[in-house]
Amino acid sequence: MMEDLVLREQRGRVGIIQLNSPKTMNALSPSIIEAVMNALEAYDRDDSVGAIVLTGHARAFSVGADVKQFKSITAEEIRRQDPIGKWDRMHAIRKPMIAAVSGYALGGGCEIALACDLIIASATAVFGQPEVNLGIMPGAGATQRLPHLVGAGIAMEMILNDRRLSADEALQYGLANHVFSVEDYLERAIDLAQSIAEKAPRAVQDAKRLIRAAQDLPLTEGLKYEREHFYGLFSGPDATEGVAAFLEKRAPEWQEY
Ligand code: CO8
Repeated sequence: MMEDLVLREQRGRVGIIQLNSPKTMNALSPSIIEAVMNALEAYDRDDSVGAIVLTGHARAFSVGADVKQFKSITAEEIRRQDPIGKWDRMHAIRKPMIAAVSGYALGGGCEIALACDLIIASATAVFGQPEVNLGIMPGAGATQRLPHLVGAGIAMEMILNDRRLSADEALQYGLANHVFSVEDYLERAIDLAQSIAEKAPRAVQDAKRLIRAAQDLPLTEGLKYEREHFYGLFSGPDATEGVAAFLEKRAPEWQEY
């Protein structure tokens, strides 16, 4: 029987997705990417989920594309199949996504983590983009996302010279939000996700969209877009509830709308 490519588990308001190919250190194939996207979209549609954690295993979050599958593929085939096209579905996920990374996050594995909104690393995490060793370059976001996170200089070293960042370096350069022990990192990622998932859902999702838009928009347009969303939230029920709850010194009850 074929094993599930990804495992899903919901804890409280957190949807957890685990890559499930430990024998290959979660090497990626188009079908695994499809399974990840389907799982993300399922949680995104589910009102009982407020945030998503994407994880691998202690030894490897993911070592990237299965290099064996590259062996026989032609340039025409890879263009036609466009295996990275599917990754765009991650951009449309409204809920915060937290990558809980332990061990290797290499190539496409690192790029999945980069496509998430926050990264929690275990002390053993190693982030790298080794594609140039294979005669190729990153194709699923690293050249665009890494410079924003770690700065152009470190991104250059990682992509041009396969510099691999330890967990502490990832924290120092702003790639990882926190580093915890390998025993704790997943629980701590779930705790963080749970905490975010308890905030007003629409406000969290709008704010995530705006933070992401900051990379694409000129400042004046971004500020206008931010203001529109800020005013817009006042027309929803959560602003009334949040303010009332604060003034009445009680916990707010948010709504999905
Ligand atoms: N694909 C296939 N097999 C792999 C991969 C991989 N990405 N990484 C490691 N392996 C295999 C090795 O070939 C080896 O297999 P075997 O036991 O049959 O010889 C086994 O895993 C263990 O590897 P090592 O012997 O090298 O073990 P080490 O502990 O010394 O090192 C490392 C582990 C550090 C993970 C090392 O193998 C390494 O540096 N691997 C490089 C992986 C790599 O280059 N990843 C980038 C791939 S390109 C990419 O991700 C582009 C993504 C584009 C989108 C894809 C859409 C699907």
